[in-house]
This record gives sequence, C-alpha cells and structure tokens, in this order.
Amino acid sequence: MLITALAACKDSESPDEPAATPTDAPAAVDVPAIMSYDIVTQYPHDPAAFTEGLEFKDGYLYESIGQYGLSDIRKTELTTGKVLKSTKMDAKYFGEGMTILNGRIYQLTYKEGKGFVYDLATLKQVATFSFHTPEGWGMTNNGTHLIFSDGSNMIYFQDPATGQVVKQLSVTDERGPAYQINELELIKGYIYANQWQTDRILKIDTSTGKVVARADLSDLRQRTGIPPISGYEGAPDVLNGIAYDAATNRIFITGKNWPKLMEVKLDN
Ligand SMILES: [Ca+2]
Repeated sequence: MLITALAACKDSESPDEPAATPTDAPAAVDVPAIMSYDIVTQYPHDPAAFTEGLEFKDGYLYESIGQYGLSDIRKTELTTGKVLKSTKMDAKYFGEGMTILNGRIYQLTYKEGKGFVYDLATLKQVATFSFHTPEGWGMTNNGTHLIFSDGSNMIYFQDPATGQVVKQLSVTDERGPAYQINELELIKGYIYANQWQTDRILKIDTSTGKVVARADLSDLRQRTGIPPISGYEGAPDVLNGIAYDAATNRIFITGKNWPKLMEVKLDN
C-alpha cells in the first residue's frame, strides 16, 4: 500500500520541475504533531474522586480531589484503586493540582489563594504557601520548581522556597494561545497537559511554550466503558489527571469521577 502510494507520487512528478528546497517552503505554521495513544491496562479508580491532581511516586498513586466539602489529598494503590491514606480538607477549600517535591506534597486550591504542603509519608499538613494567580489549576515539578497552571494559557515556574515565579510560559498552538491548561505532568522534559473541556492531551515544549504534539482521546470513553458527560453531579466528568512513573516509563490517566484509571502509551 505504501509502496503503491510512493510509486504513484513519483509518477506524477514532472521531471522538469525542480525539487522543493527548504527556502521555497512557506513560513513554519507549527502545527502540532499527532500523538497516538494506546491503552495498556485498566485499573479501578474511586468514582467519588473528582480528580484534580495525579502523580505516581515509588509504587503508589497520589491524588488531589476537588469539590467543596469533598476535597482531600490521598495515597492510593494502583492495582485496586483502594485509598490507603487520606487527609480531608476543610470544606472552604477546593483541592486542585498537586505535585511531590523533596518528600513533600504541594497542593493548590481553586479560588482560595492558598497552597498546602503535606509530609509525603504521613499526609499531615506541615506548611502552606502562596501563589499569585486568582485560581489554581494543575501542577507538576521539574525537581527544582513547582510548575502550575491557572486556567489561562500560562504556565508558571515557582521557587518553593521563596515563592517567587522564576519563569512563565505562554502555551500556544497553531491557532494562537491554548487556553484552559489543566492537570500537568513533566515527562522526559516536556510538559503534558489536559486541556479542560476537551479530550486532548497536549505535549508542550518547556522552553518555548509551543504545543509540539497533541493526542485526541475522544474515543477513550467508548473504548473503556466510561459514559459520556451527563452533567449530573458525581457522574463521570472530563478527562483529567496524568501521572508518570519514570522508573518503568508508564503513563497513567484518569478523569473526574471516572471509575477507571488507565495506563496508556503516548507516542509521536
Ligand atoms: Ca500530574
């Protein structure tokens, strides 16, 4: 099939026509590459968990759960989805993105302008931190800085010790700013992000903010038996949550109130 196509292409070329050179090419449009995805395995996930943050560390999943009155930070068992340990948040806080850095869990809140720091082993709150944006959305880290989103197309790098923002990225794709950047995960030097209210996962260059690749997971629900978004409270909502286990090169994804969590392969 490929050979036929190539042959057909060759036949149609005029011998007099000079081959296109890079200088003849139009200016680069920076259309993101298509990132294919495959489902490797499916695991149970607490359907009551309105997932806002997801990370994998030393064999366990850690999750930040949203919604006022239902928010918590938790450690779960991958294969069973069982909650092994959790710390409930005060009902005035809505849990958002979280990340694990130097033995501590950092967690954003949605509109409360306050971040919480927990001891990784005990999940006990040990400190708080500030962030400058009106809303907190997704979070990851690069081993040095907290990296977070706020629902716009911006991603901020914050020094956890000083609270200073040391770098900002404006996320753009071929159409301009890519808004509603949500849950984040740093994978092999790129930021992977859920884009709220879409079934997309974006792969973002950490130097330029450009979306270099994009995965469309719109058939994931059908493939895994997750019902379409109904709008009913507590029913499966948007795709949200990306976790990476660097030790085994596994990527896990889930959604808000999804009864399943999937290991997937993302390739481009
Ligand atoms: Ca994550």
